[in-house]
Amino acid sequence: ERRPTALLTGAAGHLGGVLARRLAACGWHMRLTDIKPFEGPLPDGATFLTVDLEDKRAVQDAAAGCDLILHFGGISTEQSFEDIIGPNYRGSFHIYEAARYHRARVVFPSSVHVVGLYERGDKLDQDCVLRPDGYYGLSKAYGEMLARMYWEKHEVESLIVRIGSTLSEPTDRRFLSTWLSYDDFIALVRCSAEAERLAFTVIWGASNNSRSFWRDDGRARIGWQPEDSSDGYIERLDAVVTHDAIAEGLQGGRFVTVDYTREG
Ligand code: 15L
Repeated sequence: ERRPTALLTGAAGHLGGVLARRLAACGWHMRLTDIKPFEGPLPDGATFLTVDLEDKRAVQDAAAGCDLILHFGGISTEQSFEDIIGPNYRGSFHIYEAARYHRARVVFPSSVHVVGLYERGDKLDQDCVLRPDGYYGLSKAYGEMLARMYWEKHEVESLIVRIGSTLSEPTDRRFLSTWLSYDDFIALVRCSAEAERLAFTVIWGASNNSRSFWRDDGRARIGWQPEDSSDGYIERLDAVVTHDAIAEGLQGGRFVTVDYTREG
């Protein structure tokens, strides 16, 4: 089994923390970075460096010698355009420049929020038209296009994961469609190192949920097969809803309702 050296941005965040601990436990050499301090003890064999994604030079230096960049830094909730532009637009650009320079692969976490304005009843495939539900989703759509451009012009390989919702357990009805378990998430990220070739691969980041909004992606090509499912939570969570018709009707859920001004 390969033991890659991976640069992880956003190591102090929720999914960053999960990746830092679990990939270090798999024997990966983890180079952790964040603009905030890493809480708790550093995992075995990991190092931590404070890096601001807006500092191109610092990002470039942090990526030296890495096979893989797991880009989990940046803003992960709906915010103003001005707050998002630095970390998510400039920051992702710096990551792709570093990947090009150091010939590293990139795992780019995209999000359900790139398709948040589709109805819950729609079944989407990977080539669907993106319908971002806010400035955050829009920055993820830009990240996907950035990845595509760096693949087509510079042969930088990317795994784009349109993550639904990742917590230890689902907590409401929408989660029954969007849940990605930690185990399935880690297995997917491990595939990014194991796969012979990533090229430009798009994956819907959800476990085997029978209520999934999505189908058809690149999982067979990279050898990923989710094993968990939200189905066992249907009885308990089907009635756990927001009582907001917009949030409940669309794939993006609550994020859609932030500054929503369309009437009907
Ligand atoms: C996301 O993209 C967010 O980063 C995360 O916090 C969740 O809210 C998730 O989407 C979701 O919509 O469930």
